[in-house]
Amino acid sequence: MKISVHGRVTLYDYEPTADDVAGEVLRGLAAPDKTLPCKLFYDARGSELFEQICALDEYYPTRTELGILQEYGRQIAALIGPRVRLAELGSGSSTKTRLLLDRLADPAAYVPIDISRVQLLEAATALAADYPDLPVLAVCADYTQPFELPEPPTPAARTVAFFPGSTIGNLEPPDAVRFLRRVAKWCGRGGGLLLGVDLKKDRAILEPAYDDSRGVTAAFNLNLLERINRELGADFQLDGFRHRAVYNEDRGRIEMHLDSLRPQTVHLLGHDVHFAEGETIDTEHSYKYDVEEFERLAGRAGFEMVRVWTDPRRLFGVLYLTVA
Ligand code: AVJ
Repeated sequence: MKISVHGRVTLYDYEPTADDVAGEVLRGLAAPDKTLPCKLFYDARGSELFEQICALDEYYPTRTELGILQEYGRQIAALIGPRVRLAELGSGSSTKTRLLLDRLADPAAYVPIDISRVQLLEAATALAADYPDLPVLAVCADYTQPFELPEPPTPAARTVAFFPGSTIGNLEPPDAVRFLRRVAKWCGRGGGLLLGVDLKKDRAILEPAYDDSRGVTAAFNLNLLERINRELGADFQLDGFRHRAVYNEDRGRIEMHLDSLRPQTVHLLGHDVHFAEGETIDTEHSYKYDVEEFERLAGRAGFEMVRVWTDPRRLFGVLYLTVA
C-alpha cells in the first residue's frame, strides 16, 4: 500500500494491479458459463457512464435514495451522533455524502473508499475544498478484498459505514453476509451501518431501469469489453455483442448480459476465447430485497436493525443498523 498527499486529501492506495484484473478476466471467460466481474465497469469512462445512468428517468434508485436522505437527513444524523468516522464504500462522486456531512455534528473524518482511483481523487479533493475542517482519508481499493481503515487525526466517537446505492445488491447473498461481517469488524461494538437497498418490485419498473431507451446502460455494459481491449490488449468486436437485462424473479435479481451475436473468437493475453452465436457473458447481478429479508441477512452478519426509511412508493429503502 502506498500513501500520498493530494492537497487536503491523504490517499491510501490499494488499487488492483493490471495482473489482478487480467487474472479475474481470464478466469471469468474460461468458465463454462462465462462471467465478468461487475466491479470492472468502473474505469474512468465507466464511472462517467454510471453518473449518466444515475440521471436517467428510468433509473429510479439514485433519485429516490437522494430524496430519502434529504427528507430524513436530520433523523439520520441524530442517530449517527457526533464525532463519527464515516467510511463510505464505493464513494463514486460522493454526491449523497454531502447530504449527510451537512447535518453531522463535528465529524472526525470522512473515509471514501472506491476502486476508481481517478474518480475517487477528484471527488475527495472537491469535497475537502468544501469542508475545510474535515479530515479526508481516501482509500483506493476493491473493498471486497482486505484493507485497513485509516485512523482519524483525533479519535472518533464511533465508526459508521455508509453503503448507499444498493451496491450490496451486486454481491451474491452469501458473499454479502461475509462482507457485512467484515464491515461489522471495522465498525466494532457501538458502530453503525447506513445502507441503501433496492426493494423488490414489478419487473415493469425494474427492467427499463437496466435497459434504458437512450442506450446508456448498454454503453456502460459494453464499455467492459472496450476496457479489456484497452487495458489487456484484447480484440473484442463491440458490434458482435448486445446488452440484455432481465429480472429473474425466482432469484430476486436483475441480470445483465452481453450476448454474442455470432460465432466468434476473441484473442486475449495469448488465449483464444470462443463464443457460439447466442452465448452470453453474465456481467452483473443486482439483487432486490424485502426489508425483512435484508434484516435477516444482516442479522447473520451481526447487525441489528434500528430504523428504516422509504419513499412513498416503497421503491427503495435506507436502513440504519448497529453492531449487536
Ligand atoms: C452500482 C450496483 C447500484 O445495480 O443498480 C446500474 C449498477 N448497473 N445500471 C445497480 C448498475 C446497471 C448499480 N449499482
